[in-house]
Amino acid sequence: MKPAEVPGLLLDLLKRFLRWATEKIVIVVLSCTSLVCLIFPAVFPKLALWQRIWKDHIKARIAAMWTGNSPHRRSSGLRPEASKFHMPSPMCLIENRDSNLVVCPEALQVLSKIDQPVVVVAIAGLYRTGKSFLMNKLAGKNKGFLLGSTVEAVTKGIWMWCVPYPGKPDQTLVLLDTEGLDDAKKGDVQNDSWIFVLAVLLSSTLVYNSMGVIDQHAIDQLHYVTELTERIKSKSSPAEDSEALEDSAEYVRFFPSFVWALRDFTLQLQLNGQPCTEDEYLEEMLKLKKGSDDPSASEPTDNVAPADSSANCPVPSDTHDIQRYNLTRECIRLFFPTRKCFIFDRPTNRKNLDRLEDLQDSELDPEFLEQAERFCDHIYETSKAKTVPGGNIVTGCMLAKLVETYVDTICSGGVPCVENAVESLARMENSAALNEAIARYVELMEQKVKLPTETLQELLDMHAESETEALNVFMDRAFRNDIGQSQAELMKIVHQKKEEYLLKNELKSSECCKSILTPLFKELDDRINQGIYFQSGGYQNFLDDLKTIKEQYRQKNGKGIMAEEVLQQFLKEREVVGKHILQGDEALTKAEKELADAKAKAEEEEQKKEAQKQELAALQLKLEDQCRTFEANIQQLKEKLERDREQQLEETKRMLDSKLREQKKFLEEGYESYASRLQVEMDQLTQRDQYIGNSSWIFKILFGLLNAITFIFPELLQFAIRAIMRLL
Ligand SMILES: Nc1nc2c(ncn2[C@@H]2O[C@H](COP(=O)(O)OP(=O)(O)OP(=O)(O)O)[C@@H](O)[C@H]2O)c(=O)[nH]1
Ligand SMILES: [Mg+2]
Repeated sequence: MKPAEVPGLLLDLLKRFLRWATEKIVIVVLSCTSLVCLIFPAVFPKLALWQRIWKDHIKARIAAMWTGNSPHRRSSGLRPEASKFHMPSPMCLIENRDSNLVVCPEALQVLSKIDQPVVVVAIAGLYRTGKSFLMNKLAGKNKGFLLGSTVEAVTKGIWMWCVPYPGKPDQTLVLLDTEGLDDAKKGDVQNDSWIFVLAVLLSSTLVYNSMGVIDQHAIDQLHYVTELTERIKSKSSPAEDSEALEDSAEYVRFFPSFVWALRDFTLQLQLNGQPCTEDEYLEEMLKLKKGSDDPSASEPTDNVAPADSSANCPVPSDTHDIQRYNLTRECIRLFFPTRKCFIFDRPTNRKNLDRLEDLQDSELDPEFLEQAERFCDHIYETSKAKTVPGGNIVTGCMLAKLVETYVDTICSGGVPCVENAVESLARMENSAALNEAIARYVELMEQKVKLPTETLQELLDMHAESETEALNVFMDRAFRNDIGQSQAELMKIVHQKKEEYLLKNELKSSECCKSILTPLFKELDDRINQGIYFQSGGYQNFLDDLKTIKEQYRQKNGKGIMAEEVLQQFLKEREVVGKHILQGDEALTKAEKELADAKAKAEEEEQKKEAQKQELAALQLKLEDQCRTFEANIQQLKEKLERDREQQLEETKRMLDSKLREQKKFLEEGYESYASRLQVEMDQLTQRDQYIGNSSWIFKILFGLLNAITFIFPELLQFAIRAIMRLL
């Protein structure tokens, strides 16, 4: 370091220290205020409210302080950090050509390269309401998604921007900016509906963006949620049995969490004359109205809109109006049990709005900046990786497949079906898992195996280790749908590869043995050719030389598993000449010759027996290895299915919890019919929980695998029967 650089370095260190110290002081102050508010909520109502609004924010800050894992903050200049993936600007994912949706292959290619789990945040809402601007904030940029400053709608179709996930390097944040809804110039409600459906189906967090307060008009504009039941199918063929869950009751399994962003919000947040949080405001606005729908209920007592907005939600009088009033609210509440609301001031004065992209943060309204930061932090900290029913986490590559499947279905006039989409994802992933596992097996074997191995067991051990690792790779990626078939295929291919290694090992070993034996026998052969052994006492010399050759050969390393067999071949080739030498040896009597001949034959017999024994031992080892493979495959699948079962039970528990929460709210508001409807759904979910909990479906999949295995390896039938008996 040059001396001139020292002051700059010190200044930088000082700045860093000040930033760190300020952050810690703010956290401590926030924590103390929270504590005071918790202890004395009645004494400090305003503070308590403030604390409620900031609750998540404070919690995240405190957690970050103790873990030392500071979450992303714009102020600290920490932007989405470098990762292996970089997309400098957004690109069109789904084009909207004359109201026809067309997937952009370039965008699919970009997605297919992302093998990380993706967190997908989509924004939807009326056209020209600042959606793209807010998405740019989420990307940590001023420019990106196009804004435009006229009344003309700008974003067409669905645009995508994949950016590194702040603070989570093992995930990618996919931002989806959608075409504004209800553009009068476009006037195609159908097409708008599909855009909204795609935003719901593809995202793990859905931001609904609107201007001003949540009044009846704003709720009416969200009528798209009421059409979801006609536009999204959970199952390919809804079960007819009366016990089965209604299709839409399943939505909570795969629907995103819902965030309502209220832009240019200028009013005071108050309920019943008391300050309220944004979330309380949202919940208040989502309350239903009394009507013939629920005669048992009494008129809700606290039906109060925020101070200035009560006039915006007039109580409807006739039944039809009430049903209409309730329907959108009911759908939002039932389909999106995880809800959040954020209000935003206008980002800058009117004059500056049309050059918003070019303004620095310092030129934006500080209140807006604070609100935007709180919004972004919430999204970064709470958004989850996209999952599909069954709990499988979606990677970029899988998201590309989902986009393709859903858009294809819509374009062919069908209704997107989540179960079908998961089936095609499963097919794609199981085949990819198979290829990945095989590649891993080969890679490991190439690393480990040095041919020839000293023993067969050594090679089988390396195979077993590589196979276990390959099986792990397969299990990590594969879906349980039709897993048995892909797994049996994996077993078959790995078995073939193992056989290839065994053969290569034999060939290599033979080659090595021959290269040792050839020079050793050359001397003996030369002597035979020179007739040195064809004289009195020659046979004994011949035997002595053979003995020396054998000893020298046995002392050599690296011969491999064919050592004895190749030696026997060499000896056999000299057997006839040995007999000639014996017969021509005049030093031996007839009886001695007969004895020597008998001894040679006995040795030969002994060798044969030994060779057979070794062959049997090798066969036994191979069979044992196949059994181990068989057991390992069954065991690994069983463990995966048990893990899956846990995941499914958790998923059902989350569904039950969310329905229970909503049921409680309905009961508190006095809507018993809604509460009983939810109770029916919960009872059905509990029944499903019991089905998932018992092991019959796991056995069914395991039997499928056993069946496939015995088809490929009939010799393992007896082990399959034994395994079935054990499973029973
Ligand atoms: N009043 C106001 N204007 C905003 C806000 N955010 C952005 N704008 C301005 O509104 C105009 C539209 O912004 P966009 O972000 O493109 O809005 P959009 O909803 O994506 O528009 P479409 O893609 O056409 O549907 C631009 O001139 C922005 O400068 C906001 O919070 N309040
Ligand atoms: Mg836009």
